[in-house]
Amino acid sequence: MKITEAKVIVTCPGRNFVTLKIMTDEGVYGIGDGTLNGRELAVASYLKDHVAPLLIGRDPHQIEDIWQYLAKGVYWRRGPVTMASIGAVDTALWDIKAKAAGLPLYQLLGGKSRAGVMVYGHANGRDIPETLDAVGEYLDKGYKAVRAQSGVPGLDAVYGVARGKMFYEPAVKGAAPEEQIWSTEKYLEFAPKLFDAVREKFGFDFHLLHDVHHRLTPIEAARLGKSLEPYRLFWLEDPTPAENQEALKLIRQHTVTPIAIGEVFNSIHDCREIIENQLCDYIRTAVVHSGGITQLRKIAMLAELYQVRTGCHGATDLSPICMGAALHFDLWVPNFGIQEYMHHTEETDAVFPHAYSFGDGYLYPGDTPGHGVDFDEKLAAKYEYDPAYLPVARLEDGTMWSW
Ligand code: EZ4
Ligand code: CO
Repeated sequence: MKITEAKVIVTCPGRNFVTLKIMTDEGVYGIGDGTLNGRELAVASYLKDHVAPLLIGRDPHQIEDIWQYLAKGVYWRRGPVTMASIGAVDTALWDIKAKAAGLPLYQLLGGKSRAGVMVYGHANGRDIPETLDAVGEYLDKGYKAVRAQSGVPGLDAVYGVARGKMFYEPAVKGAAPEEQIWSTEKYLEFAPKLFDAVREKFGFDFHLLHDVHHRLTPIEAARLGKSLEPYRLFWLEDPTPAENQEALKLIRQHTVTPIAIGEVFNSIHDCREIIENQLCDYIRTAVVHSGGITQLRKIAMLAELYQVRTGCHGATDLSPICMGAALHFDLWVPNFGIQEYMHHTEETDAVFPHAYSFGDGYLYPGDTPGHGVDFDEKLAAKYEYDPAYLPVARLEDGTMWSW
């Protein structure tokens, strides 16, 4: 089999997505997600200008060699743009291999290790009563795990809280990022009250998660983890910006609240020391941003040695293709923890028809050969790229902060 064409399509059915479609001389094609929120066109150019021409004529079955060629052969390694591009190629090649074999992708990875993939939903509200209502809605739908985020008194906008009734979408349309004000003091004062209210109302018979989104210093994160211990979180996510990996040691010295980290990581080298030193309990790298299934499974196998489990990033800025591929990975990976799941809009789902389905708190990838997600090119062509950016955060005195 030979690759005959590699097309890069940027489409905006509600939000921007980068899709790679690899065609072969045998008519089998594969699709991969290369979306990098707010940097979509950089990945599209990397793919179109620097990767697609190198794929033509290669055997799509040589997934490992193509991965090594793009990731190790290249002098400028790693980084989110490079790795999201490689992620798109790798996902499309796994899709081709599985379709050619007539098997769902999880079979090629080693088969099912579980019946379904436990997912967590995003419950958010502008205040505690609204967030409690949202948690209740997820539990009613059968979710076994819920992430709770709430607006903080005195702050206009907070990470994780939607405006209006829309599903949470962090990117805001416009030519420049929106600026938001952050106060650690207000947040730390408020957060334990939220989780006290959630456990008080709904009890302990479901998993409860929370995302700090890189806002705290190490000692503040330690204080938060300790103050949330009575509410027994499944995980506390991204308590500090992960560039400083030593910070996690300090957090560990003070709290047994489990830590999840890694949605912005793009290489096994970003994960290695954290895993080897057992500084996290869940590793969050996603198929797209970690260079595809080929590297993600290496990360997972390293993690398995240390009883660190997976908890793949699954926000709506990762396309349904990434979600489909992730679900095959999750169904197989022995040290699976949980999968993040936010519904895409109907507009998005129409462009990416998919075999995966939800039932009683679990997602199932389906048994369609490949990763089970397709791409409607004609429909996609109707939605032109529309610039949108993640917000930025400043402290109340104007100091730039981590968003
Ligand atoms: O802000 O995916 O856990 N989920 C998250 C996401 C991220 C976005 C960034 O593009 O932190 O909502
Ligand atoms: Co997160």
